[in-house]
Amino acid sequence: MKRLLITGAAGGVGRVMRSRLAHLAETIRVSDVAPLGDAAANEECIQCDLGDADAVDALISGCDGIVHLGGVSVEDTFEKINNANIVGLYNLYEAARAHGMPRILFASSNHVVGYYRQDEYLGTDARPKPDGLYGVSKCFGEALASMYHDKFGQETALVRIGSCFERPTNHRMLATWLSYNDFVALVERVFAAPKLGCPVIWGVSANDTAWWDNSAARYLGWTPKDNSAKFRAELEQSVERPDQGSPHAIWQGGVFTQDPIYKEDKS
Ligand code: NAI
Ligand code: 15L
Repeated sequence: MKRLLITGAAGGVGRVMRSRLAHLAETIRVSDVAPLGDAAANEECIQCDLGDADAVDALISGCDGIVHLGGVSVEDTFEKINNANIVGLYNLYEAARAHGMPRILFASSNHVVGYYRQDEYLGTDARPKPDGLYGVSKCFGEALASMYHDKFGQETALVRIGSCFERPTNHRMLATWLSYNDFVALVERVFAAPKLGCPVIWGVSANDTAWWDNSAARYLGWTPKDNSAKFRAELEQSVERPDQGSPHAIWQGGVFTQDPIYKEDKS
C-alpha cells in the first residue's frame, strides 16, 4: 500500500500497532483525538475527532487501507459512544465511499456477544447479544459495514477482538486473549487477501480455552500462533480465581455485564 491509516493510534493497541504495522505501507497516517507525539520517519500525524465529518473526509483522502481502532473502547455515556462509535463510524464509511473505498479493518469487540455464557461455543453467525451501549455501538458498526458492502462493495474485516493486551491478566482472558503478534499477522492477511468481502473474524489467539469458532474465516489464511496457556500457572498463583457465581465467571463479556447505563461523564 502507499498509505495506510491507523485511527486510535494514541490508544493502547494503536500505540503498539503504529510501529508494528510500519512495513505495510510507504506512509503510515496515524490519527487520534488525543495527542500523537512526534511523527516517525514514514508517518503523518493527524489529530481529529471522528465525530467531525469534514475532518474525517480529509483524513481518509489518499489512503489505500484503514485499520480503524479509534473510538470509545469501554462502557460510557451514550453521548460519548454516539459521537465516536456511531456518528464517527458513519463519517468514516461516507468518507471511504467518497475516496475510492479503501479496505477497512474494523476493531469490533467480543462485547457484541457479551451476554452469551462462557460454556457456549459461538460461530461467527451467532445472533448478537451485546452487554452494554458500547457493545451495541459495535453491533451498529458491524451492521453499517455490512450494508456498505452489500450496497456499494466496500470491503471490511469485522474483527471481534477478545482482549488484546501484552498478556492475559485475569482468568477470563485465558479464553479471550489476542496477542499483539497474532493481531499483526491478522492485519497482514486482511490486507493481502485477493478478495476480502465483509467477514466476521474472532480476534483471538490459539488459546486452549476457546469460546469462538473461526472456521468461517479460514479462507483468509490466518493461523494464530500464541496460546494463553503459557501464562496459566503464573496467573493461577497471582490472581484469585473468580467466584463461580460472579459475572466474571458466567458471561463471555465478564464484568461489562455489570456496567450501568452511565448518565454522568466518567472522566
Ligand atoms: P483505547 O481506548 O486505548 O484507544 C482508543 C483510542 O480512540 C484512544 O486513543 C482515544 O483517544 C481514541 N478516540 C476515542 N474517541 C475518539 C474520537 N471521538 N475521535 C478520535 N479518536 C477517538 O482502546 P484500545 O484498547 O487501544 O482498543 C482499540 C480498538 O479496539 C477500540 O475500538 C476498541 O473498542 C477495540 N477493542 C479493543 C480490545 C482490547 O482488548 N484492547 C477488545 C475489543 C475491542
Ligand atoms: C473491549 O472491548 C475493550 O475495548 C478492552 O478494553 C477490554 O476490556 C476487552 O474488550 C475485554 O473484553 O477484555
